[in-house]
Amino acid sequence: MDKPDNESTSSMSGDRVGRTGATVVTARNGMRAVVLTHTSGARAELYVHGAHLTSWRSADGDELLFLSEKAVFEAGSGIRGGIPVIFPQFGPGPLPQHGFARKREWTVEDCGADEQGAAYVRLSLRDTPETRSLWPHSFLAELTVRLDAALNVDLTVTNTGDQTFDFTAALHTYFRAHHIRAVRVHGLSGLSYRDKVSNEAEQVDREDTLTIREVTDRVYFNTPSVLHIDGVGQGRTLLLEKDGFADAVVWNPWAAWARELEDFGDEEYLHMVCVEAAQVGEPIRLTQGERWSGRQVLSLDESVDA
Ligand code: TA6
Repeated sequence: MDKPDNESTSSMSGDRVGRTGATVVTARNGMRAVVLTHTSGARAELYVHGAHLTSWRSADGDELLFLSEKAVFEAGSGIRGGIPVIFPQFGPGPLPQHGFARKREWTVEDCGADEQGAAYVRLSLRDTPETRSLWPHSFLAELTVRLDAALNVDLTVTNTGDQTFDFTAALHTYFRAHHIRAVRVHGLSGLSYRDKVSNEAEQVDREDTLTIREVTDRVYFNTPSVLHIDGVGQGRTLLLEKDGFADAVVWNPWAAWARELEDFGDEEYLHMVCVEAAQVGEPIRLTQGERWSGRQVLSLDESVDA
């Protein structure tokens, strides 16, 4: 289904608060988006282009995802911020940087309220002559987002062809931070990582917690299923629980790299951090008909005061 029954042409702000459900709307640049609302007051926005979440607000209205003021919303481009879906390559590599899924128009298969009381949307992306010219494989990628007190994002990939393929993937999550100096990532201490800035051999993180004080671009391997991130939104502690994604990536471009990015403000590095559920170290191999799933659940740690 590409046009759900509840398709509307209302603007992003036109959704009703207080009910659980999903509405397809016309958003920036005439692009289609899905607004998810939950009875708690939580709200999320997803562009069909890239199956790309661009906003997630907690029940008390705190925006938890970063979206650049210079983000570009047009066919063929990636959106800077939110949660880009990285598939079938976490870059760099032979394919375009971070694959093609984030730059393609997905199909909305279904959306609404489910039996567990969550708002949801399910989207799909299949191979086309264009994707096969980049990556010669038949696949079905499905992204399901469920919103209740938490934001649950599930990526499933099926090999629909007769040739085995390998891929890497990530949910390249940009968290909004009131200020980067308050951001701390817990759960990575003692783990091996590849530093994409220095390109040196793998090293071990010896710090108790990760703070960001300079350009940071690290792929941590075989990370625990739960990471804690302090300093998200107006100073919340957030839990990132993942399953299926073995690795985690932490990225902040800092000042000089920020100036080189056309779709990112010069000072915005002070207000974001990417912490990404990822599968990078060991590509996933799928034979004919096989399926893989990776999931990330984001929630606020309510035991910690904002
Ligand atoms: O996930 C970190 C990273 O791979 C960085 O190396 C940097 O390239 C970042 O993603 C953003 O990539 P993009 O292609 O969106 O500019």
